[in-house]
Amino acid sequence: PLDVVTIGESMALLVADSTAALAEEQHFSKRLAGAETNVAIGLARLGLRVGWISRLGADSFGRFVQRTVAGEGVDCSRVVIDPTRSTGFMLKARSRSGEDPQVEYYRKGSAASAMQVAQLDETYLLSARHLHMTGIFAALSPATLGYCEHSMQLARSAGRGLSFDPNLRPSLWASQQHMRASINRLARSARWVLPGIAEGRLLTGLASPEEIAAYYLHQGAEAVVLKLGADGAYFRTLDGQAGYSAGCPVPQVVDTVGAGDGFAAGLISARLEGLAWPLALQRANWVGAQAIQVLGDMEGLPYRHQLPATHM
Ligand code: CKP
Ligand code: MG
Repeated sequence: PLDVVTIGESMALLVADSTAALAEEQHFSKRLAGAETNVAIGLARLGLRVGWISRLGADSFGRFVQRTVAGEGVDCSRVVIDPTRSTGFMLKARSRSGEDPQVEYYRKGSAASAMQVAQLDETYLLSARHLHMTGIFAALSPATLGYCEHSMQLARSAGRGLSFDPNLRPSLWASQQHMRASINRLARSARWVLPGIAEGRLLTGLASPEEIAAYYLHQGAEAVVLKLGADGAYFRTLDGQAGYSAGCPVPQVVDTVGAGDGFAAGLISARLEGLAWPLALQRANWVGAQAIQVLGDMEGLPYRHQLPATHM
C-alpha cells in the first residue's frame, strides 16, 4: 500500500552553468525537473511510500527521468513509455541574486501531455491514502486537464486525502482567463489548496491571506495553506483553526524553483503522520527553505534523519 500518489510530467532540466542569458550560455548541467516528482521525492526521502503516474518518451531524457525518480525510491510501476512521443525538457538560467530565474519549456506534444484519462489505473490511485496534484499537469493539454479533474474527483469521492497546488504557469495556458477558470474549478474538488500568495491573488482577485483562504474554504476546501515566501505561511481550516508560521531564515538563496514543492512534501508528510497544522507548517517552511539553497529543483530536499527534532 502507498501513502501518496502524484500524477504529472517530469523533464530533464538543463541549468546554465553561469549567469549568462540562456541564449548566450554554452554549458549546462543536467538535472531532474517536475513539480510532482519533486514532491514525490521529498516525501520518499522523508520515509513515505510514494507512487508516480506518468508517461515518458522512449528516449535518453526519458530513461534519465525514470532512473532518477525510481532511484529515489518512488514507485514508477505506472510510468508508461510512449514510443511515439518525446520526453519534455526545460532550460533554466542561473539566477543572479535570489530572484526567480528565467525558464524555457520544450514540452509541447510531449508523452505526458498526451496522457488520456482512459489509461488511468484507478485501483492503483485509490491504493494510496492521499493524492497530490498540481495545476501544471492540468495546463499541458485539454486531455490532461480532464485527467486531472477526473483523478481529483475520484480521490475525493473515495474519501482519500487530496492536496492541490495551483502552480500557475501562464506560458502553458492558452490565456490567463482560461488558466484562472480552470484552476479555480479544479480547486473546488481539492481538500487542501496550497497556493503561493501571488497565485492566490491572481486566482481570486483578493489581497490578504485571510480573504484568499476564506474564498477556497467557501468553495469546498477543508484547509487552505498560503505560501508567503520568506515570510513563511498562513493556514486556515474549515473547522476554524488558523495561524501564521514564520519563514525559516536561509543563509543564501541559490534558486527559488522547487520551494513550493518542498513545502508541499513537508506539509503532506507531517499531516499524514498526524502532526497538528501549526507544526506541519513549520516543517513545510523548513523543507521549502532547504530546497532553495541548491541549484537543482529537488537535490536540496532533506532525508528523514536530517529533520530537526523540532519538526518531528
Ligand atoms: O513551484 P515550484 O518552484 O516548487 O515548482 C517547480 C517545478 O515542474 C520545477 O521543477 C519545474 O520543472 C516545474 O515546476 C514546471 O513545470 O515549471
Ligand atoms: Mg509552486
